[in-house]
Amino acid sequence: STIDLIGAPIEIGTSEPGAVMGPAALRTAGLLRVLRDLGFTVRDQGDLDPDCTPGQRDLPAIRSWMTEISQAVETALDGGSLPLVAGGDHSLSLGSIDGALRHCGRTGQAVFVLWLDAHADFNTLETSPSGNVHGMPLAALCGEPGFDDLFDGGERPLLDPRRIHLFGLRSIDAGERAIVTQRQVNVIDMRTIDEFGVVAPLRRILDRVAAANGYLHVSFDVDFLDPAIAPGVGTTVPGGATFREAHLIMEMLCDSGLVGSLDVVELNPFLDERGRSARALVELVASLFGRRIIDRPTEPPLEA
Ligand code: DIR
Ligand code: MN
Ligand code: MN
Ligand code: MN
Repeated sequence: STIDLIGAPIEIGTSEPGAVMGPAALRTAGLLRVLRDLGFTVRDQGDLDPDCTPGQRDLPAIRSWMTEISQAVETALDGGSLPLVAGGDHSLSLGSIDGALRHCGRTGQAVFVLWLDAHADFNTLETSPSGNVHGMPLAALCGEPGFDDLFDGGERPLLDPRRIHLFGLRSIDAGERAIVTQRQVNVIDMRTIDEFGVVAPLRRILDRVAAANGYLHVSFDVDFLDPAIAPGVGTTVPGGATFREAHLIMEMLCDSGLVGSLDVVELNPFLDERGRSARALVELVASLFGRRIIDRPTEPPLEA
């Protein structure tokens, strides 16, 4: 099968410069090679380059990015391949999820989102303390007010907040906390992971998507991981997922066969330590796409 790698070096959604180097660092860390070694046909679609004025950081600038990302993702899905969007800051998910929603509008599948992130990214322009759009994509996708300048005014499919699963949450702003609760967004926070591990909560999510015959979009923010293993991100939060937890999540996602599209976002190579974060991400992506230690026997081994 085919994977379309879509580079989205956007950083206007964050105040920390460097995410623009993310796609290059992921390629340098061997992203294409590991996927090809696993037997995939990988088409590197290069980096998107929408024309907006240099330095422009407003919603219309983000709109030109998200329009291009959305179209690239939808085109990949229409052609039967799996889009892997390499960022770039998390505002790129406006585009990738919009593309998935448009595609699924035609196939009739319900879109579920697994949001692996220390943050909820559910701020509105009113609740955001930072003003950074990378903290807002889910609110905009779900149709919260104030985001009209992000969209061209035409009909657009909305994401159902009750089909979002935040996973790994450990930092939330007061205003977005109220909205997340009110909109019934599903939350597996770090406390839940500490109590129950990642397996039981994730299995429930995957069972839910499978039972609905749904489509699963996975959005992987580097800050989901603990800063000790992934320092290369602008908004580190202590107490993140270990490499082993993240690795197991990737293996379970692979086994589920449910993943329709993937974002890898917020990698900031300028803040990274000798490529550690980029390399960890490539390892994790490889596991999501089927790298395993050994193929498990379908039957218990027989006694000799
Ligand atoms: C913060 C940070 N909640 C904001 N968000 C981040 O600016 O809205 N999301 N870093 O991943
Ligand atoms: Mn994020
Ligand atoms: Mn389509
Ligand atoms: Mn985050």
